[in-house]
Amino acid sequence: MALKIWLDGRLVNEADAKISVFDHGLLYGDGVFEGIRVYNKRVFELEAHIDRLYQSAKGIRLEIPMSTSSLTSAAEETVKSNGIIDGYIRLVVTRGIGTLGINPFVCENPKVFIIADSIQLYPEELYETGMKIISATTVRNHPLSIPPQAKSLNYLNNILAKIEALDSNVPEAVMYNHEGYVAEATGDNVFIVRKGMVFTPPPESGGLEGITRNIVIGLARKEGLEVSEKNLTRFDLYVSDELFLTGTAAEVIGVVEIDGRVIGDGKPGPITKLLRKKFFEYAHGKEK
Ligand code: PXG
Repeated sequence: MALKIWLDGRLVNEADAKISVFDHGLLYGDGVFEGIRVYNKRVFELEAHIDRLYQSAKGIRLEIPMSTSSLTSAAEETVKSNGIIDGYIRLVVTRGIGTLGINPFVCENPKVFIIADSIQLYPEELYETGMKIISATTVRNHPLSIPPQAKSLNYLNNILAKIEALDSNVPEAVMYNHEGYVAEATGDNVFIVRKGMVFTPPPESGGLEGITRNIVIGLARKEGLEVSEKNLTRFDLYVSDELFLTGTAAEVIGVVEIDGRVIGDGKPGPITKLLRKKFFEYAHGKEK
Protein backbone atom coordinates (compact mmCIF):
# COMPACT_ATOMS: atom_id res chain seq x y z
CA MET A 1 0.00 0.00 0.00
CA ALA A 2 1.29 3.44 -0.87
CA LEU A 3 2.50 5.40 2.10
CA LYS A 4 1.63 8.90 3.16
CA ILE A 5 4.82 10.87 3.68
CA TRP A 6 4.95 13.99 5.82
CA LEU A 7 6.86 16.62 3.83
CA ASP A 8 7.18 20.29 4.67
CA GLY A 9 4.04 20.63 6.72
CA ARG A 10 1.65 18.19 5.11
CA LEU A 11 1.03 14.57 4.24
CA VAL A 12 1.56 13.74 0.60
CA ASN A 13 1.39 10.55 -1.42
CA GLU A 14 4.60 8.54 -1.60
CA ALA A 15 4.82 9.24 -5.35
CA ASP A 16 4.72 12.98 -4.70
CA ALA A 17 7.27 12.99 -1.88
CA LYS A 18 10.23 14.29 -3.84
CA ILE A 19 13.45 16.07 -2.94
CA SER A 20 15.48 18.19 -5.33
CA VAL A 21 18.77 16.93 -6.79
CA PHE A 22 20.17 20.27 -5.52
CA ASP A 23 19.36 19.41 -1.90
CA HIS A 24 22.58 19.37 0.09
CA GLY A 25 21.29 16.39 2.03
CA LEU A 26 21.74 14.44 -1.17
CA LEU A 27 24.73 16.29 -2.63
CA TYR A 28 26.83 16.26 0.55
CA GLY A 29 25.07 14.19 3.20
CA ASP A 30 24.39 17.51 4.90
CA GLY A 31 21.54 16.91 7.31
CA VAL A 32 20.43 14.89 10.31
CA PHE A 33 18.00 12.09 11.00
CA GLU A 34 16.42 9.79 13.57
CA GLY A 35 15.13 6.22 13.38
CA ILE A 36 12.39 5.43 15.87
CA ARG A 37 10.27 2.35 16.62
CA VAL A 38 6.53 2.21 16.96
CA TYR A 39 5.28 -0.44 19.36
CA ASN A 40 1.54 -1.02 19.52
CA LYS A 41 0.82 2.40 17.96
CA ARG A 42 3.02 4.15 20.52
CA VAL A 43 6.05 6.02 19.24
CA PHE A 44 8.84 4.69 21.42
CA GLU A 45 10.86 7.30 23.38
CA LEU A 46 9.79 10.03 20.98
CA GLU A 47 10.89 12.82 23.28
CA ALA A 48 14.44 11.45 23.54
CA HIS A 49 14.67 11.01 19.76
CA ILE A 50 13.34 14.51 19.08
CA ASP A 51 15.80 15.87 21.60
CA ARG A 52 18.72 14.07 19.90
CA LEU A 53 17.57 15.29 16.47
CA TYR A 54 17.67 18.93 17.61
CA GLN A 55 21.06 18.37 19.26
CA SER A 56 22.44 16.80 16.07
CA ALA A 57 21.09 19.77 14.08
CA LYS A 58 22.50 22.33 16.48
CA GLY A 59 25.90 20.64 16.32
CA ILE A 60 26.05 21.12 12.54
CA ARG A 61 24.56 24.67 12.51
CA LEU A 62 21.28 23.50 10.99
CA GLU A 63 18.15 25.18 12.23
CA ILE A 64 15.10 22.94 12.14
CA PRO A 65 12.30 25.19 10.84
CA MET A 66 9.70 24.04 13.33
CA SER A 67 9.25 23.62 17.05
CA THR A 68 9.89 20.37 18.88
CA SER A 69 6.20 20.12 19.75
CA SER A 70 5.01 20.54 16.16
CA LEU A 71 7.55 17.97 14.96
CA THR A 72 6.38 15.60 17.69
CA SER A 73 2.76 16.01 16.55
CA ALA A 74 3.79 15.57 12.91
CA ALA A 75 5.53 12.27 13.75
CA GLU A 76 2.45 11.03 15.60
CA GLU A 77 0.14 12.12 12.80
CA THR A 78 2.26 10.30 10.21
CA VAL A 79 2.11 7.07 12.21
CA LYS A 80 -1.66 7.35 12.59
CA SER A 81 -2.35 8.22 8.95
CA ASN A 82 -0.42 5.18 7.78
CA GLY A 83 -2.17 2.85 10.25
CA ILE A 84 1.17 1.73 11.70
CA ILE A 85 0.78 -0.56 14.71
CA ASP A 86 4.33 -1.92 14.95
CA GLY A 87 6.82 -0.21 12.72
CA TYR A 88 9.42 2.35 12.20
CA ILE A 89 9.66 6.12 11.72
CA ARG A 90 12.41 7.98 9.93
CA LEU A 91 12.65 11.70 10.70
CA VAL A 92 14.94 13.56 8.32
CA VAL A 93 16.03 17.17 8.14
CA THR A 94 18.19 18.14 5.17
CA ARG A 95 20.09 21.38 4.65
CA GLY A 96 17.76 22.12 1.73
CA ILE A 97 18.22 23.31 -1.84
CA GLY A 98 21.48 25.10 -2.57
CA THR A 99 24.07 25.54 -5.25
CA LEU A 100 26.76 23.08 -6.37
CA GLY A 101 29.18 24.44 -3.76
CA ILE A 102 29.33 23.06 -0.25
CA ASN A 103 28.42 26.39 1.42
CA PRO A 104 25.45 25.44 3.61
CA PHE A 105 24.37 29.03 4.18
CA VAL A 106 23.03 29.44 0.65
CA CYS A 107 20.41 26.82 1.52
CA GLU A 108 17.54 28.87 2.84
CA ASN A 109 14.90 26.25 3.51
CA PRO A 110 15.84 23.08 5.35
CA LYS A 111 13.57 20.21 4.29
CA VAL A 112 11.80 18.14 6.89
CA PHE A 113 10.24 14.81 6.03
CA ILE A 114 8.86 11.88 7.96
CA ILE A 115 8.38 8.30 6.77
CA ALA A 116 6.39 5.79 8.83
CA ASP A 117 6.72 2.24 7.53
CA SER A 118 7.21 -1.35 8.51
CA ILE A 119 10.69 -2.33 9.66
CA GLN A 120 13.15 -4.89 8.39
CA LEU A 121 14.10 -6.95 11.42
CA TYR A 122 16.75 -9.58 12.00
CA PRO A 123 15.19 -13.06 11.87
CA GLU A 124 13.91 -14.23 15.27
CA GLU A 125 16.28 -17.20 15.05
CA LEU A 126 19.29 -14.89 15.21
CA TYR A 127 18.17 -13.78 18.69
CA GLU A 128 18.11 -17.44 19.79
CA THR A 129 21.41 -18.50 18.27
CA GLY A 130 23.23 -15.18 18.67
CA MET A 131 25.15 -13.24 16.07
CA LYS A 132 28.67 -13.59 14.73
CA ILE A 133 30.45 -10.29 14.10
CA ILE A 134 33.87 -8.96 13.21
CA SER A 135 36.09 -6.02 14.13
CA ALA A 136 36.09 -3.43 11.36
CA THR A 137 39.36 -1.87 10.20
CA THR A 138 37.47 1.35 9.38
CA VAL A 139 37.98 3.68 12.36
CA ARG A 140 34.98 5.49 13.82
CA ASN A 141 34.84 9.24 13.11
CA HIS A 142 37.41 11.22 15.04
CA PRO A 143 35.68 13.62 17.47
CA LEU A 144 37.14 16.54 15.51
CA SER A 145 35.67 15.26 12.24
CA ILE A 146 31.97 14.54 11.57
CA PRO A 147 30.83 14.55 15.21
CA PRO A 148 30.22 10.93 16.21
CA GLN A 149 27.52 12.07 18.65
CA ALA A 150 25.47 13.66 15.87
CA LYS A 151 23.20 11.41 13.84
CA SER A 152 24.11 13.04 10.56
CA LEU A 153 23.06 11.99 7.06
CA ASN A 154 26.70 11.31 6.31
CA TYR A 155 26.94 7.63 7.23
CA LEU A 156 29.61 6.63 4.76
CA ASN A 157 32.14 5.86 7.47
CA ASN A 158 29.79 3.36 9.10
CA ILE A 159 28.74 2.05 5.69
CA LEU A 160 32.37 1.19 4.93
CA ALA A 161 32.52 -0.81 8.17
CA LYS A 162 29.19 -2.46 7.31
CA ILE A 163 30.66 -3.51 3.94
CA GLU A 164 33.55 -5.16 5.81
CA ALA A 165 31.00 -7.09 7.87
CA LEU A 166 28.95 -8.16 4.87
CA ASP A 167 32.09 -9.19 2.97
CA SER A 168 32.84 -11.47 5.93
CA ASN A 169 29.29 -12.87 5.80
CA VAL A 170 28.28 -11.41 9.15
CA PRO A 171 25.65 -8.73 9.77
CA GLU A 172 27.59 -6.35 12.01
CA ALA A 173 31.06 -5.03 12.80
CA VAL A 174 32.52 -3.34 15.85
CA MET A 175 34.18 -0.02 15.10
CA TYR A 176 37.07 1.23 17.20
CA ASN A 177 37.98 4.85 17.75
CA HIS A 178 41.21 6.58 16.79
CA GLU A 179 42.75 5.49 20.10
CA GLY A 180 41.86 1.86 19.55
CA TYR A 181 39.00 1.63 22.03
CA VAL A 182 35.58 0.26 21.17
CA ALA A 183 33.28 2.98 19.89
CA GLU A 184 30.18 1.07 18.74
CA ALA A 185 28.87 -1.22 16.02
CA THR A 186 27.80 0.26 12.65
CA GLY A 187 24.23 0.86 13.83
CA ASP A 188 24.23 -0.37 17.42
CA ASN A 189 25.94 0.20 20.75
CA VAL A 190 28.18 -2.44 22.34
CA PHE A 191 27.96 -3.99 25.82
CA ILE A 192 29.91 -6.75 27.54
CA VAL A 193 29.36 -8.75 30.69
CA ARG A 194 32.35 -9.78 32.76
CA LYS A 195 32.05 -11.57 36.13
CA GLY A 196 28.41 -10.51 36.42
CA MET A 197 29.12 -6.83 35.77
CA VAL A 198 27.95 -4.93 32.70
CA PHE A 199 30.27 -2.57 30.80
CA THR A 200 29.71 -0.24 27.86
CA PRO A 201 31.92 2.48 26.41
CA PRO A 202 31.21 6.06 27.54
CA PRO A 203 29.78 8.38 24.85
CA GLU A 204 33.15 10.10 24.49
CA SER A 205 34.56 6.86 23.08
CA GLY A 206 32.96 7.86 19.81
CA GLY A 207 29.70 5.95 19.71
CA LEU A 208 26.34 7.55 19.18
CA GLU A 209 24.67 7.82 22.58
CA GLY A 210 21.96 5.30 21.80
CA ILE A 211 18.51 5.70 23.23
CA THR A 212 18.18 1.92 23.47
CA ARG A 213 21.56 1.87 25.22
CA ASN A 214 20.42 4.35 27.84
CA ILE A 215 17.21 2.44 28.49
CA VAL A 216 19.07 -0.86 28.77
CA ILE A 217 21.49 0.69 31.29
CA GLY A 218 18.48 1.79 33.37
CA LEU A 219 16.78 -1.59 33.13
CA ALA A 220 19.98 -3.43 34.09
CA ARG A 221 20.44 -1.24 37.17
CA LYS A 222 16.83 -1.83 38.11
CA GLU A 223 17.62 -5.56 38.05
CA GLY A 224 20.38 -4.90 40.56
CA LEU A 225 23.19 -5.26 38.02
CA GLU A 226 26.24 -3.06 38.26
CA VAL A 227 26.73 -1.11 35.03
CA SER A 228 29.87 0.92 34.32
CA GLU A 229 30.78 3.13 31.41
CA LYS A 230 34.38 2.22 30.66
CA ASN A 231 36.72 2.22 27.69
CA LEU A 232 36.86 -1.27 26.21
CA THR A 233 39.58 -2.83 24.10
CA ARG A 234 39.25 -5.49 21.45
CA PHE A 235 40.78 -7.87 23.98
CA ASP A 236 38.01 -7.02 26.48
CA LEU A 237 35.48 -8.15 23.87
CA TYR A 238 37.43 -11.35 23.16
CA VAL A 239 37.51 -12.42 26.81
CA SER A 240 34.02 -11.24 27.77
CA ASP A 241 31.55 -13.70 29.29
CA GLU A 242 28.74 -12.13 27.26
CA LEU A 243 28.65 -9.60 24.45
CA PHE A 244 25.52 -7.91 23.15
CA LEU A 245 24.42 -5.03 20.96
CA THR A 246 21.59 -2.54 21.48
CA GLY A 247 19.82 -0.32 18.99
CA THR A 248 16.48 0.81 17.67
CA ALA A 249 16.33 -1.89 15.00
CA ALA A 250 18.09 -4.75 16.84
CA GLU A 251 16.75 -3.96 20.37
CA VAL A 252 19.02 -6.27 22.42
CA ILE A 253 20.86 -9.02 20.53
CA GLY A 254 23.51 -11.43 21.78
CA VAL A 255 26.86 -11.82 20.02
CA VAL A 256 28.42 -15.27 20.23
CA GLU A 257 31.52 -14.88 18.13
CA ILE A 258 33.82 -12.00 17.19
CA ASP A 259 36.83 -12.34 14.87
CA GLY A 260 36.56 -16.10 15.26
CA ARG A 261 36.71 -16.01 19.09
CA VAL A 262 33.76 -17.72 20.73
CA ILE A 263 32.09 -15.69 23.48
CA GLY A 264 31.05 -17.58 26.62
CA ASP A 265 29.63 -20.97 25.71
CA GLY A 266 28.72 -19.88 22.18
CA LYS A 267 25.12 -19.00 23.02
CA PRO A 268 23.54 -15.74 24.18
CA GLY A 269 24.23 -15.52 27.92
CA PRO A 270 21.79 -15.19 30.83
CA ILE A 271 22.22 -11.43 31.36
CA THR A 272 21.77 -10.77 27.64
CA LYS A 273 18.57 -12.83 27.67
CA LEU A 274 17.28 -11.14 30.81
CA LEU A 275 17.90 -7.67 29.39
CA ARG A 276 16.31 -8.58 26.06
CA LYS A 277 13.21 -9.74 27.96
CA LYS A 278 13.12 -6.64 30.17
CA PHE A 279 13.52 -4.42 27.12
CA PHE A 280 10.66 -6.19 25.34
CA GLU A 281 8.41 -5.68 28.36
CA TYR A 282 9.39 -2.03 28.65
CA ALA A 283 8.85 -1.37 24.93
CA HIS A 284 5.45 -3.02 25.01
CA GLY A 285 4.39 -1.03 28.03
CA LYS A 286 4.33 -3.93 30.45
CA GLU A 287 6.75 -2.19 32.75
CA LYS A 288 7.22 1.49 33.49
N1 PXG B 1 25.09 3.82 16.73
C1 PXG B 1 24.78 4.22 15.49
C2 PXG B 1 25.85 4.67 14.57
C3 PXG B 1 23.44 4.23 15.09
O1 PXG B 1 23.12 4.62 13.86
C4 PXG B 1 22.84 3.37 17.27
C5 PXG B 1 24.17 3.41 17.62
C6 PXG B 1 21.84 2.95 18.30
O2 PXG B 1 21.11 4.07 18.76
P1 PXG B 1 19.57 3.98 19.19
O3 PXG B 1 19.24 5.33 19.61
O4 PXG B 1 18.81 3.53 17.97
O5 PXG B 1 19.49 2.99 20.29
C7 PXG B 1 22.45 3.80 16.00
C8 PXG B 1 21.02 3.79 15.59
C9 PXG B 1 18.92 0.89 10.59
C10 PXG B 1 18.80 1.72 11.81
O6 PXG B 1 17.94 0.87 9.83
C11 PXG B 1 19.92 2.12 12.50
C12 PXG B 1 19.77 2.90 13.66
C13 PXG B 1 18.55 3.26 14.08
C14 PXG B 1 17.44 2.85 13.39
C15 PXG B 1 17.56 2.08 12.24
O7 PXG B 1 19.97 0.27 10.39
N2 PXG B 1 20.91 3.26 14.28
